[in-house]
Amino acid sequence: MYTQALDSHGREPVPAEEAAAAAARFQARIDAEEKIEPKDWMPEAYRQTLIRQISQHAHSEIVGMLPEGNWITRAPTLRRKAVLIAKVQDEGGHGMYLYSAAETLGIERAQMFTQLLSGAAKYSSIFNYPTLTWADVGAIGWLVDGAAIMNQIPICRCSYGPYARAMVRICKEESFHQRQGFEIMLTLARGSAAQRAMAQDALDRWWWPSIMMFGPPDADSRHSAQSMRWKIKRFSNDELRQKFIDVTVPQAQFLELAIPDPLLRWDEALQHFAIGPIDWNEFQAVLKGNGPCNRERLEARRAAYEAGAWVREAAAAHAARQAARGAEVSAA
Ligand code: BYC
Repeated sequence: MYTQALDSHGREPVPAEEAAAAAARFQARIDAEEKIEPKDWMPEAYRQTLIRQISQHAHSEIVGMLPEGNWITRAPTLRRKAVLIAKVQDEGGHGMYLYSAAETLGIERAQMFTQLLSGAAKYSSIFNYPTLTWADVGAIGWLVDGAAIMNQIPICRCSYGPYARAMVRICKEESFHQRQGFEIMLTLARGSAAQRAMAQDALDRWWWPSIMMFGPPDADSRHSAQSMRWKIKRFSNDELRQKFIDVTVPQAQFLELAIPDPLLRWDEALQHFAIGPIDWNEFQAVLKGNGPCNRERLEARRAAYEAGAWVREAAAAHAARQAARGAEVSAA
């Protein structure tokens, strides 16, 4: 959708003596809340930061289809199945908008896929956990999509136009996803003792990984300061994590489910919920490829890529035929 006439990608070289002035003008545009568009001049580091974040975001959406896709054939009713198929399709669509937004920065989609499949590019840590029961589909919608919304609403105001605009629709769909997840949890929490136990077990397993989704603590977040100056990020990792906790704990109370944190308490002075320590070793292990499902997820993506080779070949052959026909017509 953004791929027309983007050949220059704002990459015209700026003479060394003008670089500082160009960077200052760029920052002034950001400070004035102007959107940066694909053909505008931008510092190379800004472009690279966006390519990194948007492509990782796209990969997260695509890999994120797998844990829930695991339950499509076993959804408990036709209605649940239809809703889950729609949700998983939405995630695929989000990936596509985001790959398109990243392409406006001058990277090819094939290159992004290669980075994902080789393990060079990250995707969200959360999708390296297994979906063991139907309640996990509820917990993902409620917690994972809930965390995603908290992180993504501010990205609708990101300084880079194509990323910000892609996020508007994504956030609307995520909001529906969050509600469908909460509704599954509510049904289970108000169901039989076995259903209630299943909901509690899913919360026990998904709570801490959801808290980790927001990224490392601010003190260890190497990109945050610059990304906030460039208004790619509007809030720090810890600020968003706290907002999520403050919104989600009362929802768990409404469900009458217990958050798996004995140190969780309301801090009257700060007017926030305080939580116990986060196991950052677990987070780092998942990022290094050693989470419960890292290998399985990449294998599934590689298999899908290989199985889709004939579609890419057919599309390329069709495009070549169209181009040849176009050339014949203009020669005639
Ligand atoms: N998992 O300096 P930091 C969804 C990495 S999908 C893995 O704080 P930054 C959904 C980070 O990349 C939603 N890696 O980084 C789909 C960096 O490594 P590199 C996914 C993580 O970028 C299907 C390093 O740690 N959402 O909603 O300033 C079904 C240092 O971190 C994670 C997005 O992608 C993590 N959790 O901030 C259901 C949102 N956290 O790149 C739902 C867009 C950090 O230097 N992304 N790392 O090697 C962002 O907002 C930011 O990139 C982050 C990290 C807040 C995630």
